[in-house]
Amino acid sequence: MQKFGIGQSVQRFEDPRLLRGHGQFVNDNFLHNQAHAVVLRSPHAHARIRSMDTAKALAAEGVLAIYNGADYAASGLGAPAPVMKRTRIDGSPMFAKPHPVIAREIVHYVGEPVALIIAETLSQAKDAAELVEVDYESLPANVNGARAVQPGSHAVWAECPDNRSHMQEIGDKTATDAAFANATHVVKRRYEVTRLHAQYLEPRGVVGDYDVKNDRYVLYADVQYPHRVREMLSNRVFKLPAHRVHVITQDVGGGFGTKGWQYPEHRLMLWSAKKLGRPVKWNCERSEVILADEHARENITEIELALDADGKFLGLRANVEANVGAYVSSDRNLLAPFGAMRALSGTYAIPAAYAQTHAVMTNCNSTAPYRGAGRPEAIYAIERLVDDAARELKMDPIELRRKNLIAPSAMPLKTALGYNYDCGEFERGMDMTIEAADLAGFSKRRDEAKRRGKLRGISVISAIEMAAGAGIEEAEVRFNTGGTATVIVGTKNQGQGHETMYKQILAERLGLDPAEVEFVDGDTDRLAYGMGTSGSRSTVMGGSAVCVAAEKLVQKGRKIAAHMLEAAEADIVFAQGNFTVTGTDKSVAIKDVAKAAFQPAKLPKGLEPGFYETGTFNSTDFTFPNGAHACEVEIDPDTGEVQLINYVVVDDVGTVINPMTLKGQIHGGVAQGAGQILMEKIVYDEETGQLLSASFMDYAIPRASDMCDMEIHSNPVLTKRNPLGAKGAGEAGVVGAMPAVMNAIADALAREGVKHFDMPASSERVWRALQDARATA
Ligand code: MCN
Repeated sequence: MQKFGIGQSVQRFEDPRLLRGHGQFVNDNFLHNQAHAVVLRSPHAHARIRSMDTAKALAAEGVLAIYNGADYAASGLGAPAPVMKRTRIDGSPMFAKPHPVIAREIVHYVGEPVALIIAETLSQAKDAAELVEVDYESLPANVNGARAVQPGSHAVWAECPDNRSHMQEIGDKTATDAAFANATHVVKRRYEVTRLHAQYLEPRGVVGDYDVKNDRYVLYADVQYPHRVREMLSNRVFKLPAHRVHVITQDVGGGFGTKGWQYPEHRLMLWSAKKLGRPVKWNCERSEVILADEHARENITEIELALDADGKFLGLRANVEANVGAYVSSDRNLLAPFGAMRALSGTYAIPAAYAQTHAVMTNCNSTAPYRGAGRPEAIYAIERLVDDAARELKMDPIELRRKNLIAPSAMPLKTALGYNYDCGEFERGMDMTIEAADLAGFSKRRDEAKRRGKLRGISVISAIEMAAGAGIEEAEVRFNTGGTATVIVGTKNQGQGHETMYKQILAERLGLDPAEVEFVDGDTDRLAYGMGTSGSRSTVMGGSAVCVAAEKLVQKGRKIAAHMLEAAEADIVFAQGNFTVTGTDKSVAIKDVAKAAFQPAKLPKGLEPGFYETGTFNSTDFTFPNGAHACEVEIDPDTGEVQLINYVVVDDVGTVINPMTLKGQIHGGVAQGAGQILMEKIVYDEETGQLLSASFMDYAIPRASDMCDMEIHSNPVLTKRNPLGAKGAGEAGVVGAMPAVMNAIADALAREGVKHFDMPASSERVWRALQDARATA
């Protein structure tokens, strides 16, 4: 096994640089003569802009320009629009309004940009923003998705009175209805999933520049897919050839999906930089992030399961109402609610299934994919339902799962909702989890807790998600004349440890010393294309592209080595960085082959000099990372406080590239899932539409003390869908954590008579649920 190769817990090569403060984040850019921008945002959820007076602000010291919606609209620039085809329930086209970048007449959510103020310094821009006088006429607002679809509810858009943008259905309705008609038991529930913000460490930022010499826009921004952002800006906004837009993404302090795409501020900074003839910088303040950014999750799922007398699942039916916000302005709003419907049947063999999802518009920010992009919501619904079904039918939840889990022998298998599972050992993973979580000893621990006046609950859930499939990925491996190499990739690291992961793959495939490899990502000028980082695809897609490039280098290297070693090409074998004449000790290192490749005299006749190759990987289908999670909680009935006591994960991400960084990914995902269940929530005032949780004073995120130790094991089942045998891992933790934490809480509460409980499990809500249950007992 290679020292730095696949499967080794190599420490992250990027960390010393980052820990010493040598990271280069977007706000670390200080371009010559740069100006500073502040975005003035609407304080109303729904209001008419009667007038705006910028005279005082324009006269303030250092102010260079103030632009309103009319100014931007006059530029004639284009905007993104949804590409995926959707319809309303009656078959008419979907209702989708483009996001206007700066609102002109009516604002539709708290935080919508109403003016852009640019000054010499940030303080001057902030001071001037306070001098802009906007006269608003407040209009009725709708921020609650369930209420927005009630008859008589205020319309977010007058042209769409029912607030329903569009819907989608999947599965076989007739077969599913028949399955329900034949069922012995039907268990039905309604689960609410809250609205969140990703809360990355680094708030978003942009520096927009216009390169007059080369007549091109240059965007410095923390985005997840620089090439696709370039394409959107060039094709749809500026309507220029792609080479006239250059996107540079340096270090990114967390993305989690909601930094994925192209925000209004990107367009504003590029547009104003060209107008002013100088770079313009905007950096989101921490107190501005929930107003400025895309939000995530929020849906209500009604889900029902049909079972036979023996507990076998016969059918699944679901109706999901997703609050997607005011603007349905790109595929972003569509991805999470709809992309995830197919995950609803989880790891179970369910012969018939049918699901509908409805996009409901409200006076909220748009929602977008956030870690798991709908799969956590789906697995949350099915795994809660399985536990609720077990309780209702007085069955053991593990046995109910065991009866219905898809067996490895049944794969490949296409589920009733359309996922193509290729491999996985769901029951084995569950058994390993049960063992590690000491499920057998739980009743003793529960009794002991009871004696201390505490309530204990436990869960074991089975999760699966879809990762790493859509689109191609490119990578280049480029040796120089000295024999060291540069790897250039189209994915974009945001904290996942990509430099380490790619160098490990290169160590394995080409025997390269990581210290002799330079890692480059995030620059559209350096590589032809990249789909970028989302959907846990970098390892599988980018890593496989590196494998393709590496294989081409081995092929070419074999020819050069044969010539250097005076042997037949067929007799050359490559292993651990050396080309060897088979059966001899004659060998030459790849580094020396690379050096020779630049000296035509050392090459076989007719061989093109140079040692650099690109690789492009196109997968046949998605990978399906899966795993079982167990969670044990203790609740103080006097305060409602929930404490995580124990957490176990047994994951299957196929080939594990780096067990240590993988654990980091699972940890982070579990913390985000637990955070949503325990405390995180964006809260709006139902009457006024005011945002009540705009800062960390009101929006709680989990701290280290809210978590417990986690035990993480792997049960890898290698996929044949890529040369690495790997499955995506970046979202797997959160997918399992949401149901695991909630089912453990529900288990403890159910024993006290609580029949139904929705997130967040804040102390107050838990305490109230216990009080209500006692009152009605
Ligand atoms: N890994 C591994 N073996 C595998 C798969 C992955 O060892 N079989 C490890 C590698 O260290 C790899 C990392 O896990 O670098 C993540 O790999 P992958 O599953 O390919 O996911 P991506 O790199 O494509 O990252 C995207 C994914 C998503 S979609 C979100 S959202 C998310 C996440 O990763 N956002 C993150 N993890 C995050 N972690 C950090 N720190 N910051 C974010 O914004």
